[in-house]
Amino acid sequence: MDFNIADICNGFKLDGKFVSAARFGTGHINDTFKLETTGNTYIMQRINTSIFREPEKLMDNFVRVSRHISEKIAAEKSVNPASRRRYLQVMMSHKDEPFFIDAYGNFWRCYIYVDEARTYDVLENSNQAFAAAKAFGAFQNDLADLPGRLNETIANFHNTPSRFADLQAAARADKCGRLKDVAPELDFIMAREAEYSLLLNELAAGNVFERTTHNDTKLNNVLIDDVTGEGICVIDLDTVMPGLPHYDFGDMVRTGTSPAPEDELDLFKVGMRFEMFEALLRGFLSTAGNFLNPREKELLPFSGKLITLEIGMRFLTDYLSGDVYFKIHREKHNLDRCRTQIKLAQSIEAQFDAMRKLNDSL
Ligand code: ADP
Ligand code: GN1
Ligand code: MG
Repeated sequence: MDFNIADICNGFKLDGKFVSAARFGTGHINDTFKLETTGNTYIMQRINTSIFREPEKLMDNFVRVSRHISEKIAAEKSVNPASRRRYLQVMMSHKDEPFFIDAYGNFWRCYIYVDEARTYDVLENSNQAFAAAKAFGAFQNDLADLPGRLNETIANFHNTPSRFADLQAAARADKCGRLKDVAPELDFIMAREAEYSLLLNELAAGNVFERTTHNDTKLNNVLIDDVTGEGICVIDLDTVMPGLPHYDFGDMVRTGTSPAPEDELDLFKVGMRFEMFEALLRGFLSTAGNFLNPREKELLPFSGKLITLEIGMRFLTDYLSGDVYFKIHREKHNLDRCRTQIKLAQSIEAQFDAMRKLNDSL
């Protein structure tokens, strides 16, 4: 490893002296460490700068968003000591910057570890689904009056037609000779091309509106309180930027409804659990329902299918391109991930009428 966490610690104004650090979490992009000092527990992260090309701008977003939410919390009538666990408290470097660049050019950030809470790669019950969706909806609601426009950390992040074009280009190039393994997956994704521009068309027509959204609402990006079961803190703020509320709700359906992990090999285990969809929908509407217009609300079930297919095409693109984007831990890992997304999309299609009916009734 071309870095030493103990040295990185010295770059930040932290409480106490370095004790230990260990890799943490299951994220696909950054390197995350849980760090103990004699004074506190922190999360230390090395930002993947081949993906986030302008990390200073990213950290500017991060600080603006955390500050805005902390100000909202401070304005609440009954602020209790636990409120400091509801947003990420960014640590400053000795240069008074919210990041530190080490001797090897690695870009680091650090924030306080939120204790007595954890993330779930697979949700255990519908109460957790409700709590997580409520927290992500509240996050959008809190950011509705954020002054100015955030920096776009990755252009076209949820532009599904552009993601589809990337997949087609990767298939044409077939850089690693893997195209021969993926005909059924590619056919499935190609067959649904007409649906990929639906949300952007609605945006262009003025039926749905851009807001500040999280854009990576994988369910393991919200901390669930161990005691209360509430979604206590929204994390992983790298992609918070202008977007549609549907991107966030869609990714919750993608990651919160299946009883199996994103890279499950036994596809019989993958599928959309209707009760989890219902809990996500009710949880999201409990906090986001008041700012969505009727057409925006109507499109929520569709967003679950769209984002599942969009991430599926990104996994397939990465498989065809030689696994250059998402971290992989085994051969064909990205293809396995793509297959679960397709299975989940099939399951969503099979239950789509019931999803729509439920949404219309709320
Ligand atoms: P990645 O971009 O790699 O997904 P995340 O910011 O999501 O990185 O962090 C990875 C994991 O670390 C999270 O899923 C969560 O389990 C844990 N984590 C991150 N920040 C905190 C925090 N402030 N307190 C407690 N756990 C955290
Ligand atoms: C990545 O960083 P992480 O693991 O929370 C990715 C998301 C994908 C997700 C798929 C910046 O999220 O867009 O939906 O993997 N983040 C980025 O699991 O590309
Ligand atoms: Mg994450």
